[in-house]
Amino acid sequence: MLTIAALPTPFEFEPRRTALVMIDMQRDFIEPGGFGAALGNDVSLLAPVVPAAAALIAWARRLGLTIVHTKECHRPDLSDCPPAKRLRGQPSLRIGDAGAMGRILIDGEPGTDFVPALAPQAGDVVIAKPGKGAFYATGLAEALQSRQITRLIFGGVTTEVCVQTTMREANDRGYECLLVEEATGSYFPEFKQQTLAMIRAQGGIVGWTASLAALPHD
Ligand code: TIU
Repeated sequence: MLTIAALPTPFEFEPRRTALVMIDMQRDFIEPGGFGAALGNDVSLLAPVVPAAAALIAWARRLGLTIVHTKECHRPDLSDCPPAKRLRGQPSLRIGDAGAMGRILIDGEPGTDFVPALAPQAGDVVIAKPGKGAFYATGLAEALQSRQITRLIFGGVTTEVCVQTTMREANDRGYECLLVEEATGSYFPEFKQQTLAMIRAQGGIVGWTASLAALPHD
């Protein structure tokens, strides 16, 4: 058993029963010309997340954790994209429209792929998800159950949207969840800080938070 100096209390985990879940580190959210930019966001705010996420993945590989990468995306015919999602708001490009990195948020397009520095390796689990939460309409629950995973360590983007939604889904399914602070980011820095605070409030109502420096090196 290893221990992370986390908030609100120390977080204990057994590497072989723990997965790193890296949420949606895709070009569409992190690079100019993708979905995040089409929504009107300053995507440069997420740039510092990439090296921190790389450090977190490298740490997880050293310890032998299962590594899960999720990607938010839809089928080319948009049959898994509710109109309510595609038509919401006034983005400059909608899901499925042709953009600078291919069709926005469509599986298989260049913009929908992971940023090169965080590309999955052989043996990693890759989950394509149509929703903000990674458990909805995916095989994530089965992938974790078949590996007897009980604890999840999270990074990825954005903190208050897909990361928080997935942590709440996981928490309701009985997983003990921890979010690594530097390895997550938001287009709204205050939302990131508030999300970290609400996760660990009330005795850890959603889970734990910790900084990269608190990760143990066995
Ligand atoms: N817009 C926003 O903050 N996030 C998303 O749409 N998806 C994810 O968080 N991955």
